Amino acid sequence: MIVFITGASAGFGAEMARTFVNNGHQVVISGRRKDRLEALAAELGDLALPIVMDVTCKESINEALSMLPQSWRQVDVLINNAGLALGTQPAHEAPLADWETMIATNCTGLVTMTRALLPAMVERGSGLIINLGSVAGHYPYPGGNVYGATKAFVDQFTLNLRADLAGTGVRATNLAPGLCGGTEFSNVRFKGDDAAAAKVYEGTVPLTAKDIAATVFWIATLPPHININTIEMMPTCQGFSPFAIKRT
Ligand code: NDP
Ligand code: 8X3
Repeated sequence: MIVFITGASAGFGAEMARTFVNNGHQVVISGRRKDRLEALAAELGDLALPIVMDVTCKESINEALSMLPQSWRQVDVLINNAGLALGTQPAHEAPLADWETMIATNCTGLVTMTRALLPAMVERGSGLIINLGSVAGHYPYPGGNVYGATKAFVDQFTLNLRADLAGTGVRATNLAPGLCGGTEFSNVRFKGDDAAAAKVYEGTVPLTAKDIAATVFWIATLPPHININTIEMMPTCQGFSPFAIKRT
């Protein structure tokens, strides 16, 4: 298989790349940080192809795709993993620029990549798109405002892809994890405040990037007549909040 992973310079994406390469598949590893991608490519060898690409920029995506060598062009699996949360402020205090960055990355970037690679999959009658959603797209929490909304978009976009793709042989899955540690997600969310990031996982046994990579690999290696629509997964220590009632 040829697998194209967005956001492979860290976290889930890097671990997915390891899993697919270790099982003999070709993996395009993309992201903005060239040094990280090159280090991962050096670790993984010839089955990994590093491509610097910013999913928020259409030109960057087009340029990256046009640079793919001939033997890497028939992408079987697109993993739309690049994404981020910024901040946990309430809606009336959150910087608009943070909201715009989350929408540009988690929604616009994801649909631009999908639109770029989908026609060839449909033409071939096979292919798989795995989108990284989140439990934040299923359940509201304070400070989740736009991040959660972008992931709800991922949910519905994936299901609507399924509606359009039924009968084409092309599959689509939304994978929605809960609390997952050991990645840069919270360091990015708290803008480099590593102490605040570490606190998120204190006293927990969170999911790991390896758990996510194993799930993605399972989805991608199922027989072609099976489509996993949505998977929501949480660490066992995570549950649901009660309704918040502000009393006077
Ligand atoms: P990380 O911060 O560790 O990794 C995010 C990756 O996305 C990095 O490789 C980063 O690379 C890339 N990225 C960010 N912005 C862009 C951009 N504009 N263009 C290209 N690549 C970009 O996060 P995780 O691995 O934890 O998260 C991966 C995905 O999973 C995200 O979509 C996240 O929302 C989702 N998720 C995470 C959960 C968690 O608890 N960790 C739980 C549920 C969902 P670079 O900076 O080099 O561009
Ligand atoms: C990441 C999970 O709960 O931090 O998508 O929003 S959460």
